[in-house]
Amino acid sequence: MGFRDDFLWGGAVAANQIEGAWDTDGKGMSVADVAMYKANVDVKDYQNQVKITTENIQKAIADKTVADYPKRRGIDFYHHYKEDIALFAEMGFKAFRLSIAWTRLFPNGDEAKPNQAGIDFYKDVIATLKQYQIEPIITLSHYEMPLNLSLKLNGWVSRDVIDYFVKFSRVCFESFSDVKYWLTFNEIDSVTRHPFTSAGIIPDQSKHLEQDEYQALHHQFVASSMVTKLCHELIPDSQVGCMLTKLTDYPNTCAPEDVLASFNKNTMNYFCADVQVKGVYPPLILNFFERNHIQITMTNEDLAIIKANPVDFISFSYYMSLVSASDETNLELTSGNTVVGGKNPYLETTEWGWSVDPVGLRISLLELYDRYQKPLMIVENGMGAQDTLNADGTINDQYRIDYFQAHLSEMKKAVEMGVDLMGYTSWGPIDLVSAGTSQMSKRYGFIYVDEDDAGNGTLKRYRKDSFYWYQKVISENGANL
Ligand code: BGP
Repeated sequence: MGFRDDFLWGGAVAANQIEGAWDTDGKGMSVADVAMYKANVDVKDYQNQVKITTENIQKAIADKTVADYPKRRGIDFYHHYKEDIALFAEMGFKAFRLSIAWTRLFPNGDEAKPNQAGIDFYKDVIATLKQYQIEPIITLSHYEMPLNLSLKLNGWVSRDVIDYFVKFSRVCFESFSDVKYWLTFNEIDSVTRHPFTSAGIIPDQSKHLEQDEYQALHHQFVASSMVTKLCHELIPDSQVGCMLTKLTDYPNTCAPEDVLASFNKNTMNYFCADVQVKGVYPPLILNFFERNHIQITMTNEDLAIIKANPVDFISFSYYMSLVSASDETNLELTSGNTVVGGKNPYLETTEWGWSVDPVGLRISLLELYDRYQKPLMIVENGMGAQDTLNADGTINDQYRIDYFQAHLSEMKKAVEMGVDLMGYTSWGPIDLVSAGTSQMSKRYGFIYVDEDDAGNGTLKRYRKDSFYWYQKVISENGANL
């Protein structure tokens, strides 16, 4: 048993990490446009970004340059998309996951009518993909909510944002009605890890930050269910997925206390999937709220909407696994995908300290499928690494091929064990600006982009060795992995 005949091989990106053109054709500012990162600092740790405060945001708004705000320039996909999509087609992509920048359609999030130029841009991107028979998979929200809603309402803490988001989503469904696959919130569980980029929460505007984070998350759950319903109504054969960060956690030892610590981590990690797939808040989480004096406003109507509109499939990002112990002082810590956790002595790490765990991907697939019995889609996976562009225009990235080979063969074993997997989109098939560090030098792509951390470079695209490797994998539908 191998991959489905219609397996969706491809790559995934987010608007704010590739498009650039941050103030072009009526686009408004999003939370990503004020991600305050100093381009020339050697940042390998997410925690090192400039602090999110109302004052720092105001400074960033006043600063109209792009120099210190790499997400404002991305890789200029806004003007290169035809060329980039042609390269994806050359690799044989069946699918391309992209997000819609809310601020291209509603610059401030609360306008009465959408900005037609924004709609036209995405219409043409989608038409170009379709021209090559590449199926678009659209994320409605990927760390790019309108800054105005963040400043005015403290983002998703306010219930009003639900209506603005549903309105934006309706315009997407009506304008891009030939798109079949939709994801609601990217890594929805990340609201509690980076509340500003995920939910527009400005910490100094919150009296009880932890409570506000869970309130915002609740509002996103309600919005996600509402737009799942709307999508099914407006695009009858559509399929809507949730999107989770799969943070697989192992106990540091077989001491029951360590097993318990790891169980607790995984329970928190599954919480967001439970709500969106089973349609109910898990009792252990409700108890956690109570014990921690977290009071969430949840109406009966909210719970009914969540219950009635579960997602059709589960999508997730997978980069790494972590380790937990009852006494964390015994653990060597390592950075990860916006988390810090215990380092696993059995695993190698990337240059950015992320543990490389291909078997963990198989474990994640088996766990998720066993628990929910819904189709799965891996919508992010990959390795950030520094690459060297040789004088002859080649890039020898055998380390990236090794990473993918190891992960994809574990993915294949999971499929052979019966997991219903719809597709695989690697993260950043073309180099892009890192979400966590805003660096260009943390490269994920099969396609190299000539641009450095300070934004210098020709923006010319080059095929890496991994480009040809992935092309072959796709052409064989993964038969020889
Ligand atoms: C995920 C995000 C992506 C992405 C990826 C890699 O959490 O959904 O947007 O960028 O992580 O992280 P980074 O860019 O920090 O290396």
